Amino acid sequence: MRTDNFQAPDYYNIDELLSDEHKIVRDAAREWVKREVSPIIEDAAQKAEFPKSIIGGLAEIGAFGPYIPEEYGGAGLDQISYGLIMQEIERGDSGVRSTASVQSSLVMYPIYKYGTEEQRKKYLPKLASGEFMGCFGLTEPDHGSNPGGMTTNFKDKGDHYLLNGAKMWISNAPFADLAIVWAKDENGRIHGLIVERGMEGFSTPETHNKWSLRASATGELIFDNVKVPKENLMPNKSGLGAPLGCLDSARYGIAWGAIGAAMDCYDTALRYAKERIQFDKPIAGTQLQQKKLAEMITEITKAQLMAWRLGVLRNEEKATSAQISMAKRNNVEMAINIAREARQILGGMGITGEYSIMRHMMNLESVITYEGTHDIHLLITGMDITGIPAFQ
Ligand code: TGC
Ligand code: FAD
Repeated sequence: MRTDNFQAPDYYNIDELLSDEHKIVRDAAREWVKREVSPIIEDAAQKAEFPKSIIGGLAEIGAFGPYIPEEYGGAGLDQISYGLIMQEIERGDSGVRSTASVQSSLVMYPIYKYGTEEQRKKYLPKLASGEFMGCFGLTEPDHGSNPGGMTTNFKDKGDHYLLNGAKMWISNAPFADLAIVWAKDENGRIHGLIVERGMEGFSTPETHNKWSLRASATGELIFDNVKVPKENLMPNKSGLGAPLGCLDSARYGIAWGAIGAAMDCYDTALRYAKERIQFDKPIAGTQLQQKKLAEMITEITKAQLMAWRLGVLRNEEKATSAQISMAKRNNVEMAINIAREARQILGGMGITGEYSIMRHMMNLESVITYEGTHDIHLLITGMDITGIPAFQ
């Protein structure tokens, strides 16, 4: 079993920007990851299995619905606490953070924001405790970056809706108890439906042979004439802006999460470089390795400041979608670059499961693609500053 010696870098004393509550929440998540995730995650990733045994612990540290009000079972925390929890979980593994992101921002958030009071009471407390696990179906085989082109649809059959279509690349799908499904009505308007496991015609085949996010279960959602009760439609928002609103919350969490993966790679590489002797001295004493390490801590520090400022704006409900895109894009690229450099510092040892770096690096290949690809987020920034969309 691997020993977790992680020490979090804080080069600009960013802790001084955090409240006592932030630090308590962050430290609890950090300790839990050390105790419950680090010892098992490499094995889970090697076996390509989601470690279901950690669901209860994720609920206990408030990772399911951190900012959902306590009356619905959430932790009632602010956006910075939410970000710090995501940072700590992704320090352990991006796939575990994925599970928490989907449950919080892509399942609980839409039910809380767009659902009825009955839906909130029925689902949110059980999602917060981990008794129910959820997934979010937006992407389709032929519509990834362009979800507005989706073909999954439902027809009004009087006492129920009839749902047909398919979703692809869906995190948590293979074991989810319910799915938030985005589908078009007969007028082509997008709505969110809550589809429960066990509904006839609904299946969730698993996607195998991933080299990335191996400790997170990914699958398809297939709807073959599924009868969905009318009370399962979330009535309070429709149109593409509804799923994209959920993505704002999840992308914000990823902007923090990626810092966690980067911190773990940096910390591992720094310790290794100080201990590894070549040519009779630690490799940390060579200019080339110092350049790598110095650039890493600089980039981590910039990303920390960006995430913290975005958190302040989110708390004030002033953050724009484009600001969130910029942070997601910047921080994930920062993390993947650091993972690649850190891997080199470890030489051959860097490719083994003895260290977490290669797993982070492979995971980040998904993180840079999902929730909007790196290119799409650049185009969102481009559109925001020029006023001209360049998607088509
Ligand atoms: P466009 O015409 O620009 O916009 C359509 C409507 O949506 C509104 N909108 C937003 N609303 C809230 N939040 C945002 N971020 C929004 N962005 C746009 C917009 O105002 C408009 O509203 P209205 O009222 O005028 O109709 O849409 P478009 O079709 O041109 O596409 C724009 C684009 C490319 C930016 C968007 O579709 C996009 O972001 N594409 C990327 C797709 C994506 O991110 N998919 C993620 C799937 S879920 C996932 O990956 C989960 S991974 C989970 C994990 O494991 O962690
Ligand atoms: P495409 O859209 O086909 O893009 C391919 C390439 O073309 C990309 O480089 C892209 O940047 C580029 N491109 C596309 N359009 C343009 C353009 N206009 N201009 C320039 N370049 C362009 N989705 C969900 O709904 N729910 C989930 O839970 C979920 N989990 C996921 C988990 C994993 C492990 C992965 C890998 C994906 C997941 N996704 C999920 C799907 C994810 O959001 C999509 O993969 C992503 O949005 C990109 O879509 P795509 O793969 O179809 O790529």
